[in-house]
Amino acid sequence: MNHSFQNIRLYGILDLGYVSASDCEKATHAMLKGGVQILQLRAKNFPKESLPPLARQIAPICKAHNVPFIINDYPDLVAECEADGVHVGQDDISVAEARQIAGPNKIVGLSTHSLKQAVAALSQAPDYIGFGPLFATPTKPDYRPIGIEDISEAHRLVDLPIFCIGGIKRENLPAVMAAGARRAVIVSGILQAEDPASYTRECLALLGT
Ligand code: TZP
Ligand code: MG
Repeated sequence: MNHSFQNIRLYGILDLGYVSASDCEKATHAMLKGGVQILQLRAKNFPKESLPPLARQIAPICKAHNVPFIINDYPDLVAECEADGVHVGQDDISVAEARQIAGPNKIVGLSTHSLKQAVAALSQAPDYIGFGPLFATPTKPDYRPIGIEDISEAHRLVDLPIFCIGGIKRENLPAVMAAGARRAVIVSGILQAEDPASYTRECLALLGT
């Protein structure tokens, strides 16, 4: 599957810190029903071998919606997870290595945590970058929030799809957009919503799709 990021603005993450493994399928259906356009499975503090069985429940649902399915951290599990790609961090292996391990035509995303890292990402040529955390967030507690001031400069300097991330909720999404964001990752906002599908739909509307 060859994915263009042109129309992908809302990125959802199934984070096992917020949703139990047994609720993942249900959460996936709700997020996709609401219109999440790319979905990642993130299972920090879970054993690596627990990922593939879970991922293989999620992958066909994403495929049916033509939504790319990304796994966090493990390029070597992409095939076994039936995933479309992998997301790596600054402290993980390089984008080039991840690409080589994940295989041809797979998506490789990279986290960046400053304007400098976003600019430096260009030379690694990921398919997209995450940019944040913008705001303090319990989902990524050990990171200093970078605020919204550099968002527009990042878009001016970095010709890659940029997904702003970190503490973004429906309520502050308009301010994040006004600061220059075009794409967003929303994790706890969606997963802790009373009605995740409606919440997702509302965020998507704010993102202008
Ligand atoms: N990377 C930077 S912030 C973050 C990640 C994975 C967590 C975002 O989660 P939330 O709940 O939307 O703040
Ligand atoms: Mg990582």
